[in-house]
Amino acid sequence: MGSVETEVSQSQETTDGFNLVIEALKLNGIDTIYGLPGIPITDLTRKAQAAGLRVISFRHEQNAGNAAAIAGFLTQKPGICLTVSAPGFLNGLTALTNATTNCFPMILISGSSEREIVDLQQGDYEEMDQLAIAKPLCKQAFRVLHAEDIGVGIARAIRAACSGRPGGVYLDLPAKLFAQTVDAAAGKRSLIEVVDPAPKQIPGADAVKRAADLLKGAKKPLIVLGKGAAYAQADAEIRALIEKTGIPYLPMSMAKGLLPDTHELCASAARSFVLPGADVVMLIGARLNWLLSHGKGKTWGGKSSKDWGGQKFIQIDISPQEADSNVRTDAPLVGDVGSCVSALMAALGTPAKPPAEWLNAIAEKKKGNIAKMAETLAKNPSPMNFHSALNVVRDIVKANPDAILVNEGANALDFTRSIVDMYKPRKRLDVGTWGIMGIGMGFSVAAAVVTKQPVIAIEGDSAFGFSGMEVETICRYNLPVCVVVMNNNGVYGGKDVNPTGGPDVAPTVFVKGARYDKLMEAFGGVGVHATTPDELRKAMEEAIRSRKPTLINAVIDEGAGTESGRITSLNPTAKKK
Ligand code: ADP
Ligand code: TZD
Ligand code: MG
Repeated sequence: MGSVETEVSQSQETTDGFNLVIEALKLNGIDTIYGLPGIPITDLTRKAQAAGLRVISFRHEQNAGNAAAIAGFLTQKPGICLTVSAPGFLNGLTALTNATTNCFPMILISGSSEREIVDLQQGDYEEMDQLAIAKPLCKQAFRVLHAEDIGVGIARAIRAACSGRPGGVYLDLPAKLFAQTVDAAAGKRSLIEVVDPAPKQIPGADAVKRAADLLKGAKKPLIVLGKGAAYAQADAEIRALIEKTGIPYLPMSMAKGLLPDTHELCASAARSFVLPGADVVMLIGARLNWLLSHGKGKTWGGKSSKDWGGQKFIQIDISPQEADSNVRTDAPLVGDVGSCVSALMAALGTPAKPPAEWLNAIAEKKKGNIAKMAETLAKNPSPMNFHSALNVVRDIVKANPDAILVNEGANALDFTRSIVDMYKPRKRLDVGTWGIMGIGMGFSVAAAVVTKQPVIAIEGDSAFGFSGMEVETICRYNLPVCVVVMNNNGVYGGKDVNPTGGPDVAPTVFVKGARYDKLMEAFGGVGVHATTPDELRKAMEEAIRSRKPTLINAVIDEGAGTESGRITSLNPTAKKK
């Protein structure tokens, strides 16, 4: 601290750790903080608001963290989550780890207790070695001990979050740091405006040629678009690639809408035909993880559950380590999506369309499946099932293509993904790589704050419970969020019974006939109880029109769902008679 005192004596004006953190964030274009106040960061939230940052306070740090993460996905700037020490930090950590898993840029900033006491484990208030705990769970973790290092700390955190494969970064700010004073001019000079935080990564010419040659030789090519493609904001390049080559594509969940789901080359309605049928598959910002059955097994036409289906893979990814993660990658193309797709287009010249046989077979499959779905959607059973309710949501989203759709649950997730078409990029936000419950209200708040567009959150009743208290946050900031709780009385449904006949209900079952709409009314929002598609439609239309915080309790047949939705096969206890 000696040098700090010398600097202070050099001029009258001083600044402190609080101000330097705020100024460093502002200098780097950060305009919003998602957090929850308390020792030692309460004044940081106040001063940030006073300095013109938008501070969105939540009821639980995990929801603030999820908000920050999805803000990062939507804007390519790291979303900032601010928490108190130990328990607040841990509450935010799940969101930070989830962000890292999903490749979303985010920075969790947590205050921490006094280093000397923590390191000697002398029992400080909210004592915890947060840096050590965060390290294995995020992309990178830093601690700043001196106010004059805040500029470097924030700069390093931003670069780590955004560059290469984006991810979550932890920044540990001990309580003592905030009150440290330094000479104002020296403090200002110590701040860093990060130049080019996510540098373009240009693929090598040989890698481009290898990929182009493989694609040109394909008889049954397929493109798989993942959320990395959506994140990259290379929408025009991707569209041009698909339309110029005429290659059918399959969007992963959060890549839906990169091109409209109604596009003639969209193969979503023929998924189980194109995956085993394709000979060359080009992954663009999508990993061959469990969501794609690891690129092998029966899904891909393999003879047994672990057999390779014979496809050749081209993989466009910013991470050089991603290729060969599950099956061999014949043509890895390492770089950012925009640069890779542009380079590939140049190398392809004027490509011939894929063989008509392949395209016609896909079109035929699509036609059949779409007709079958239309039949199911036209039914009007009582009580509502997922299909009759989601038929309404499908129309509302079609009429409001700029609205953001947030989605979580099991059946409530799977049915929404397959029934509700998306028309524009980055409009569908969901449970992502982990299939995590609890993102709903955090994502909804940030989506509304960042885009100013209406948000429609389609929530399983169980899923909603993980972040449901944030309806107060939605009301407090008067956000245009319409939550639809698909209420089937429990996890996957409400029909399980306690086999012992005892008074406890089965582990998957909730209070029957719960009125989630009342929860929204408690905070001044609009609550609607909807038992028919007509009631649901009217309520959703009104919510979009009024932009008032709304929660619709959509009563769904408690027997309409299936165990684990569409991933029953992953459930080791699901082998019921
Ligand atoms: P999905 O779940 O939609 O299949 P994943 O999360 O599995 O998508 O894959 C996203 C991939 O995108 C990651 O491997 C990540 O490295 C990659 N990625 C993220 N941003 C970019 C980018 N700008 N350019 C290229 N690849 C990217
Ligand atoms: N906890 C967390 C954090 N993530 C999870 N994915 C789960 C638990 C397990 N889980 C699922 O995978 S889906 C789900 C849970 C608890 C809820 C399903 O019930 P729901 O949806 O009401 O949200 P449906 O429509 O009834 O199927
Ligand atoms: Mg449910």
